[in-house]
Amino acid sequence: MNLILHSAWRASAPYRVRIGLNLKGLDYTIQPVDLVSSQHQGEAYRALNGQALVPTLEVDGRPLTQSLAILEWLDETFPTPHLLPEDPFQRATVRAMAEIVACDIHPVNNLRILRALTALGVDQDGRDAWAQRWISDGFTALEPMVAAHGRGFAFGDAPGLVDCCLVPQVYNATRFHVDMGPFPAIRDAVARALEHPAIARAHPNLQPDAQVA
Ligand SMILES: N[C@@H](CCC(=O)N[C@@H](CS)C(=O)NCC(=O)O)C(=O)O
Repeated sequence: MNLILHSAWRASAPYRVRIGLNLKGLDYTIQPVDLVSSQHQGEAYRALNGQALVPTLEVDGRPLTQSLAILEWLDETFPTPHLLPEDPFQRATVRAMAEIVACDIHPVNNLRILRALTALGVDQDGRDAWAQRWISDGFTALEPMVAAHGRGFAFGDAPGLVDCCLVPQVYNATRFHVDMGPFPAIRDAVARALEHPAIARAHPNLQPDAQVA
């Protein structure tokens, strides 16, 4: 199977998918998309992803979009190691934790939102305060769930869907100088996850389009 991931090095939604692909031990090619120059809004990329958002995973030339849908497809297509547990109640709990990040935290801090705030006259400090508020709000809900369900990783004793979402979101939190003091369970789970070789390899700084000083 030929897998091409359209990705941007620091963007958290493609980072989720890189973690999932690496956990499954799959070979794939990274096709970088430059968000800074708005390459994602050009005609060529829109032909693949009508929303003009990364990631897109091309599977033998057929595009799949939306990181959570891609991760669930991966889990259904390559069942081991599992990203989601088998028990339906646990699966729903894992999805709830992942969706706090993917549906409630990330969408209000996305590049297009930050650009819209800039256009409204909000400066860097204001944009940071905005992101800090919504990331902290989501982490406040997630912290007791990780404390209750994590046993080394964010849910249980092996990496899975929650880690795919949480590791990139904590990377973002660091970029926005979020105080992680109130979130020790999240901090510990992510520190442990980052030691996992498959997760470590997905780090933004190791991507072909990384711009690290
Ligand atoms: N719900 C989508 C979100 C995708 C998304 O928003 N990606 C961001 C990067 S993390 C993006 O492409 N942003 C470009 C923009 O906001 O203009 C998913 O999970 O795939």
